Amino acid sequence: MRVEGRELRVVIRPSTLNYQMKCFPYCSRTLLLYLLYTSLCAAADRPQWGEAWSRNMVSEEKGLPNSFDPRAGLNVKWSAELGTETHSSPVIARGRVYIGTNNGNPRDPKHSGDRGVLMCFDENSGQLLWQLVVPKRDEDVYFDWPNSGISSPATVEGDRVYIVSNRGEVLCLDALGLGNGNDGPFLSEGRHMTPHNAPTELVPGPLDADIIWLFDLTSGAGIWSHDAAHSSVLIDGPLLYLNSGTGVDNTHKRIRTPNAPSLVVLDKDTGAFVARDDEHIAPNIFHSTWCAPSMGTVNGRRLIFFGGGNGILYAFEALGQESASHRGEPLSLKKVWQFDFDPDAPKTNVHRFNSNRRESPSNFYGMPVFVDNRIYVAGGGDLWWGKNEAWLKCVDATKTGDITTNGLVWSYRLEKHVMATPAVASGLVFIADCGRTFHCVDARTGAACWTYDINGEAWASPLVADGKVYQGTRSGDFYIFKADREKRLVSSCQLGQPISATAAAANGLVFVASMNRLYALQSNKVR
Ligand SMILES: [Ca+2]
Repeated sequence: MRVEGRELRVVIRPSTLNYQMKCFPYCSRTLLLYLLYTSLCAAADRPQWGEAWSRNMVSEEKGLPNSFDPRAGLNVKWSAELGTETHSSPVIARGRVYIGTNNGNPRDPKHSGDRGVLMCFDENSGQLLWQLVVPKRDEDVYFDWPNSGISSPATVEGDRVYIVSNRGEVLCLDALGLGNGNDGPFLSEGRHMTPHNAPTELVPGPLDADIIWLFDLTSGAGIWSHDAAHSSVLIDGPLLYLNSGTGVDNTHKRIRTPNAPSLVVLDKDTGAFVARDDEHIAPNIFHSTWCAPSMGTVNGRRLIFFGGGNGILYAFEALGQESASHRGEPLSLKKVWQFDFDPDAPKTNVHRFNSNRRESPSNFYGMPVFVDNRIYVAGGGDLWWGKNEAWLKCVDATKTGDITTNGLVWSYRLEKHVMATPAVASGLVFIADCGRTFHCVDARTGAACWTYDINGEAWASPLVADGKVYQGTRSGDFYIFKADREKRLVSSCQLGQPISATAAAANGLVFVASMNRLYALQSNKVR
């Protein structure tokens, strides 16, 4: 069942309710239903990155740990070895935990060397159930950066897992892997997992992923992959929306595919290419397209929100469900508004500002968060090649047309660069930047409530759950703050490895990943 967009894995049967009525004869049925509902709300899956589909980095989970210590085993239910670089974030659905990583600690001897890997763990025990192992693109390291692994977070619906691989492929996988047989139509798992220069084709086994269908964004949509795909699929009925990952070539000063789409829409059942943006974004992409889309309803109209690699935030009308059967030339998404995130930045011949730390275009890494008809989004100069300037901005999503001047509600200055998606809760916005500062901002006014100096850049987004904010950093320090207008650090610990992953809460647990290890955290757990 689904409650407020969250898929629950508990199935309520009438007999359950009758049993409870027998046990508690003096309670009203209404009260029991309320208790059942509230207990279910506190035990939901987290089947995609952020809330569906506001992308807000919040969770309704309760009873989550105030602290943890991996060395002492405090509040650690289990931990599992990952590869050596993990830039994906954990996703939890139907008793399974999915996270992208690399093959730095091979789990299967037949897969050795650098690969992109999506691991699927048992939520209760941390046992590895299966893994998707994808060879690297080796024509040019800039298509698929060494050791960066599968960086995209997965999206799960029912028994289907959607992921964008290190090769820029959108893959639909069977949540049960190959252990229960090979579901088609895709049956070439052996060929897919074998590097092109290998002497013999690998034979898939029960620890390997079962691919249902595959859509190659390079050959199918004409993109130019850059560094590492970081896409998070948004599911709307029969349609999948995702950022294409198109970017610059290995010179960082040239766009080879000026007509490439930035936002693509696929048929969920087949992977057919249904629609795309028609905004001619590609020529002005300063680096790549890393902002995944969000969704919300504004004045009765369903909108898709998306930050282009050109530093412009867009709202498109969501397609009707009948569009999923469209074949042939992809449909064009209809734009409702656009907001230039950095109107004073250069707009032409943008790649001449490559490596300029004072002046450059802006771009986005995190997602636009939709709350109460407003968009909260962070962006600014590129971490590797752009200026040292970044902001958190609040935009009025109810306007139409070019809303650059009349859509800005407030702007809040961040330090250096920002990679994160904000978390908006109880009138507060939380985010950390690459200037080693964690921020709490008033959601209505954009005024600072408090800041905290963290050790290291934040690539991870914050997670607000159970009155706390969970925040990892590239220095390996993990912080838990009170999600409050007053500054209070609840606890911190050191994981010994950089953290890129956003924490996720599901079913009473918090999942935290460092570069090489995934932790399932539970309150009052002592080793
Ligand atoms: Ca298959």
